[in-house]
Amino acid sequence: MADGQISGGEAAGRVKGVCVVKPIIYGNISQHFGKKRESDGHTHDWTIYVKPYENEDMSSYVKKVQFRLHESYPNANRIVSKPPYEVSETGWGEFEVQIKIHFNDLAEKPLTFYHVLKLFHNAPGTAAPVVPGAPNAGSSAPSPVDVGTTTTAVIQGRKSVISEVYDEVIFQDPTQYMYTLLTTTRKLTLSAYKHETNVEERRDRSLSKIKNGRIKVQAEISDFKDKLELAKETITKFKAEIARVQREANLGTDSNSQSNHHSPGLVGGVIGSS
Ligand code: SLL
Repeated sequence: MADGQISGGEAAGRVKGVCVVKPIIYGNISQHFGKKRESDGHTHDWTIYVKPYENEDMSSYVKKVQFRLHESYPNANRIVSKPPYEVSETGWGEFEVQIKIHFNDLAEKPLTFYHVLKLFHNAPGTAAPVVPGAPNAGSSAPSPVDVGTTTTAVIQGRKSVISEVYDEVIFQDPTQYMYTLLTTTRKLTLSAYKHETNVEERRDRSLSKIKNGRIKVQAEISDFKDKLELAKETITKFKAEIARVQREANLGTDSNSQSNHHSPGLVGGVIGSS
């Protein structure tokens, strides 16, 4: 999460030098109705959420999560005071949702960030293919196909769009009270805790893209350096050539006449001559 959003301004009771990191996943899932609803023109149902990446009950340190929806929604400011921290709605359009996490220790400033609610696939014709059961064929589990931060999955027989990101909430020098809350979380569920997005795989893919990009850029830099060297050599050669021609011209002039000696101006630049 961006630096400084949670800042240790208050002097009282802070645990200096301690940094607690809470990984989270936030985003939305949406599904098309299959048709436009006559009564209100809505086409999708969706759920926006903030959830822990680890299997832990965030309510030990989270007081509430505020989701500010588009103003076209009644009571656009939705407050969720216990897990799951999510809002489900129906609609027809995408918009930016402001998400604000309030903490149980009021000395910790609320954390604000944004998520663009995604209903549609990236662009017509570029939508991610749905690969039924690719990693776990034969099971009824969702089988996501990641494209950047958007995943296409089949859930309960319906094609879903999932747009979610991994992020980390960083508590630098938390208050003693907050530190206790942060380090005494209970498990959210006793059963397996799993996400739609394979975060490790996405991280590895991003890293390899960055590495490949670096290699490409380094090759281009080296290519440009070679070209620059060549250009420098050419300039040196031309300069030597110009000097040689000038020397020869001067020699020739000296032997014939002195008329050019007083005009060092532009080559061929005779201005206002009559
Ligand atoms: C857009 N800028 O034009 C966005 C706005 C608004 C979405 C999207 C439901 C509204 C209702 C709804 O989907 N609002 O129930 O009246 O795409």
